[in-house]
Amino acid sequence: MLCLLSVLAGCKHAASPSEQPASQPSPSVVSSPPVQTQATATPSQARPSGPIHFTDVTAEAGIHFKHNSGAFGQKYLPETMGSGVCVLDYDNDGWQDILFVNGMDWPGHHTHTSYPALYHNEHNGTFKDVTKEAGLAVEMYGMGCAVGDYDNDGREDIYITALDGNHLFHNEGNGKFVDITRKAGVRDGGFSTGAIWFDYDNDGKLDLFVSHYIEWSIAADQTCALDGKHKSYCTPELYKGQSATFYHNLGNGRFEDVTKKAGLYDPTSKSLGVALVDFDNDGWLDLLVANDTQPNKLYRNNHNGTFTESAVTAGVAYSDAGKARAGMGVDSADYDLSGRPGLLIGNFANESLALYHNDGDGLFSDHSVASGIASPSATSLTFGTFFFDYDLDGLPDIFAANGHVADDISVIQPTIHYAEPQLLFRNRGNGKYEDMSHKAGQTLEQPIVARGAAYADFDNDGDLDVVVSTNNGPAKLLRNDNGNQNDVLRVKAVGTRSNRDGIGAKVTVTTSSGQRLWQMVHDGSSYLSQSELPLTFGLGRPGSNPAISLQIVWPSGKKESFSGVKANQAITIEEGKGIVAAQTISFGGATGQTAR
Ligand SMILES: [Ca+2]
Ligand SMILES: [Ca+2]
Ligand SMILES: [Ca+2]
Ligand SMILES: [Ca+2]
Repeated sequence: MLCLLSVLAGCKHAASPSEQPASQPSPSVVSSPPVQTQATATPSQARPSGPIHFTDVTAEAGIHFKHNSGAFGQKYLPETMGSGVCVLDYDNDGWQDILFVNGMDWPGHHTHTSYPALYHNEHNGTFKDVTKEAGLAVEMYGMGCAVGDYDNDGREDIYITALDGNHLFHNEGNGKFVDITRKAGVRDGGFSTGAIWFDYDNDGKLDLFVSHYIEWSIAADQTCALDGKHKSYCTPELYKGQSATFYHNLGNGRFEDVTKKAGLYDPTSKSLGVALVDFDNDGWLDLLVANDTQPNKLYRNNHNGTFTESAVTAGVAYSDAGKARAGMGVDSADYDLSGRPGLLIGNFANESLALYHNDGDGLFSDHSVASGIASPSATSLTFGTFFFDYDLDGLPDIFAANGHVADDISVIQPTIHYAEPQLLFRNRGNGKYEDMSHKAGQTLEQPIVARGAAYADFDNDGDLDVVVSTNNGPAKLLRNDNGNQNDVLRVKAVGTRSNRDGIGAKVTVTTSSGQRLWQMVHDGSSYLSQSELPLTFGLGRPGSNPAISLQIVWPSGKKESFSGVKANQAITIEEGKGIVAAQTISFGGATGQTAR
């Protein structure tokens, strides 16, 4: 299997010259000595012990965001779908900040204003609401978000999807954002859902894919009743689908709608989640789009500005029974260290989470049952979901945020509940998962109506924490406690020829035992949400990796290798310049941090 990873790392360069953009130089391998850790004081290296658990620290962190669905009894469909949460470091201080998307009151029923919320990480376990000074106090019926530095100026920009008009906020660099939607030409419209920034043509500029759900308006709202008497939220089957929109970044602050030109126009889709995957390892990014009650889509990048829909042949369009499931959130990772990225899709109640193993040759097989995640997730309606290595053993684990769409579902299905516990699966290796949902902190067992979910190391102590948004309710910040008993390497990629966020860059870590772990820098994923961009590599037992080899393959095709990298650092790799920053990770958490 290790040879496959070599193929992965080298595959980009196996492509014929005609498949590379004309402006690209031939790739080269650069070896740089690792820079010494820059920390000026000795951080706390006392390692925690005890069982790993998640602790609800929302209140002590100062996060008071509450989602407003605008619901007032009419049961308009969009009310039950929002909203997402995105992690970003908007001020480049090395601490991950949080953006919550919000809805608003419906026209004619306006009782209070509600905005998205931007929370600045204060470096001490607390966050500060900076929405107003950031210029983000804009009322909209928001759904999801996508963060990307579309103009490569070194500052993360924010795209928020909403009903009837999305917003692009340019990061001005002084903690302020400016709404440049119309100038950029990315307002879109309709029922936008999951969005994602990625460079489909490898020209170094991030392009923008925006999923759409259904044709819906207040005037066209259908009436459904689960109990035959009272109005309930309808299923999307009663509405026509709506095509995604795809924008090519022209590089002058403007975007061109290339949906049809790229072969992505599809009004039959009812899309929610979208994830990046290079499933055929050719160095060109493909897209997985989860559809609700319609077949999922897997768009294979043809290297010429077009995509070919491949989900049916790949085996991910339908369930094994041939049924289109209700796909919500999505993610991709090499969860079984096969060298190839697998897929994860959150589905409706009684449909289970879907885990697809990448068999190679463009084919996937459903390993939900064999992996052990199908049964524990059977009754869950999963929205946000992702792979993350919460115990730092090098194996991607799974988190799922659940909650039903119908607040009255228990009336007709007593075993199904509106508010549901969250799910945590620990990767045991060999493609098997253990259900840890009842062993990793009471907060995971508390039923909530979850929607968005994302991870980040908010306290810079080396382990991945979680943020969850709920429908018409409060957000939750879940701190990972004791997850950092193993060694870790965190990697931030900064592109120069490639897009500055390094989205699409593949980083392979070779441990002292010869094990190869790889991840791709990616945004989007989960449900209407986005996790942090830096990659976290779990390295297992403390001291087991005195010197790590690391290789990065950039979207530009450039390949760089490093050896002798020390564990327990957060490093920044700049394309063509090597490791430009390194900081020792303090296992004591925020209080042990030193200034950069
Ligand atoms: Ca920050
Ligand atoms: Ca920017
Ligand atoms: Ca591009
Ligand atoms: Ca942490």
